[in-house]
Amino acid sequence: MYTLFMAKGTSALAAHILLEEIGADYETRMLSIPDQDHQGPEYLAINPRGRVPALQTPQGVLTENSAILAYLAQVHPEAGLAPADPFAFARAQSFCLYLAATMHPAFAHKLRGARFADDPEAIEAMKQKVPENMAECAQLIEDHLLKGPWALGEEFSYCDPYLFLVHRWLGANGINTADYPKIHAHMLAMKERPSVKTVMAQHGL
Ligand SMILES: N[C@@H](CCC(=O)N[C@@H](CS)C(=O)NCC(=O)O)C(=O)O
Repeated sequence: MYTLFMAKGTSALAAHILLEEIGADYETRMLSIPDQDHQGPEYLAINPRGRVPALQTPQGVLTENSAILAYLAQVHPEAGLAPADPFAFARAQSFCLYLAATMHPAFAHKLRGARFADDPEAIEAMKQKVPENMAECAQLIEDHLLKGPWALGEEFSYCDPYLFLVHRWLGANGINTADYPKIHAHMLAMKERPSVKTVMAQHGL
């Protein structure tokens, strides 16, 4: 049994979708970021970083989307969502870590600029730059990372729920996914999956 700590519409959606895809035995705890649940002592005891997602597993707590997704896929090999070959797995990790370490922080400059600078003008300047940076990341994904129709090619994998977040990050910055045909087709295909329909309904999205 897993417990996923998440907040509505956040990057925790990826782990939530993957749990559904696997058919795992899990429960969720919905935190409210506006109410600062993620900064309260109860949650900080689970994830001292005060971020979602966090996954309580039988072996302990895991944080960081990339780690959670890879763990779930590897612990449930019957779902066939992680490449067994080390090089192919490293490629999959490369995909997820680009989203985690480059694109997500670039997106965070929109609402979390105060974490990167104190000067209000600098914060505003970073905010203004977010759509340009998101478009640049999307182009790289379109041209080099997304094999199509799924992230790694013909087979759906643990990377796809993470890539689904990109559609939301682009939309939040007024970027039309239709400008990126492979990303757009991926979004449409994801929206047809029962796992995504179930999770989006639970998040009220
Ligand atoms: N590197 C972390 C980032 C997690 C993260 O920043 N999550 C956001 C939601 S998308 C969050 O918890 N935000 C609350 C905050 O920044 O205070 C991961 O990939 O899991």
